[in-house]
Amino acid sequence: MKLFRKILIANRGEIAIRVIRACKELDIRTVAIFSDIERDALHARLADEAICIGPASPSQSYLNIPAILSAAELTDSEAIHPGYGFLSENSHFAEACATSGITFIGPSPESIKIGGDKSKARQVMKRRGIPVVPGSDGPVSTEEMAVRIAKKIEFPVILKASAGGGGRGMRVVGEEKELSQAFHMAQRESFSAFGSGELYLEKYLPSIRHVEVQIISDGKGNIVHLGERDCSIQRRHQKLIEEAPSPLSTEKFRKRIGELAVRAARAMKYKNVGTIEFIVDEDQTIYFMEVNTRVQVEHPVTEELTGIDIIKEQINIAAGLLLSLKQNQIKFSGHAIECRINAEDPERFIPSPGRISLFLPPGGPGVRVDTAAYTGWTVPSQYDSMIAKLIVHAKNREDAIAKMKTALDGFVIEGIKTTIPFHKKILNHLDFVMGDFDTHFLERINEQGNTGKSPS
Ligand code: MV4
Repeated sequence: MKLFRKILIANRGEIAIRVIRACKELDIRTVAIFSDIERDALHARLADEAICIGPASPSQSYLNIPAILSAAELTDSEAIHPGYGFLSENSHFAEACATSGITFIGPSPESIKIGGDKSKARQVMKRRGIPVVPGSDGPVSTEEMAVRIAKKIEFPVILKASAGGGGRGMRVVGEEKELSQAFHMAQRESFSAFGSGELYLEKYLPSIRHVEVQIISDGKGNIVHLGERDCSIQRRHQKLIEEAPSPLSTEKFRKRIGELAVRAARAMKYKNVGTIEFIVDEDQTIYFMEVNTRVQVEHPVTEELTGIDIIKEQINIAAGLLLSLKQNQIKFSGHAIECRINAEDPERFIPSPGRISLFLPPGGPGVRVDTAAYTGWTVPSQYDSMIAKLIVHAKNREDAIAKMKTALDGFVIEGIKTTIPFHKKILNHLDFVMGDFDTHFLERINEQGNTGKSPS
């Protein structure tokens, strides 16, 4: 059975290539889109067809809904894969695809809206009995309301933007007298970043791990989870290293967090693949945090652990197939780690775009490199600075760390600066090796070196 004849990939870089490969294996033709400055981009070369959709600026190209829909119509594409970032969590885009008779490979516009409204998602889960961190039931509209709730749940608290992401519009409030200013700052920041000043409030948990669960749902009642990923190694709310299983995980823990994720997906009638993010505190208590209604950058660690091709699952479900997998057929083998390699100065984390004079990726068993970079390619300054994902898979965590260190040592990238030296530093840190870390790990190790301060 033919799933789709032709799919347009509304993205660039490594994820566009990842989707093109999945389509080729499924015998589906591919259409790439590219901006003016990306004529030499690998994703445009690897697709069956490629269309220039506008100038370098993302708003005029990879975010340009009319241009992308025109490209889909012109090429007679039946479906659009949005990748991650750009239009992947834009409910208006998903709606516009449907209006044009094109299948959006992702969840429904309604699910995307819930995922994008963090206060709403929290409320939906709370009402379904899924544990959330103590806090407001929905948005906090006034400072007085924030004070009342904060006193009830006790300080410290954290104000978060309903439309938020990336830590913007977020404020930790230690005591009552700080709340007024923090409320107005968070509101203003959130308004300028997202066009909405709506906030919600949670009790602030000082030491947490960020653990997320990959789910797949066919929208016809069949939902499975593919286990958890630990994404606690982040810097200024940007993930740098992800791994699966979580170092703290046991079979019992995975079963518990997996079942919570499946219930969360069911609560929002979720269809397609998605991620349920949780906060796990020091005594292993699990709280729902938010839903990501797209395929994530770090999906390969789960693919390595389970052998399941998550992109193919997305395409199958969008084509209307029933989920063929049962939960008890999903097996987890060994340990996988991903390092996000960015074109950045590893000391100051400022972008380092430019021409790559030499690009020699590592290889060998259990080593995977997802990238769109090559020798002679120029890293553009207009887009995300991530230029490669290095993923290793081994029988246990210790071997995976050894394999990652070897792969990082053997990764040659010349002409630009990359975060490879920083990854090596983390992998050699005793607390990382012991699995003894929380989301503040990088803030702590940076205090010993440079002045990497947290934005809060
Ligand atoms: C939290 C938290 C503590 N308690 N929520 C959410 C988005 C993610 N990027 C960081 N988030 C956090 N949510 C509750 N209830 C701690 C973080 C957090 C953090 C907060 C402020 C400053 C730096 C931080 C670094 C990692 C995690």
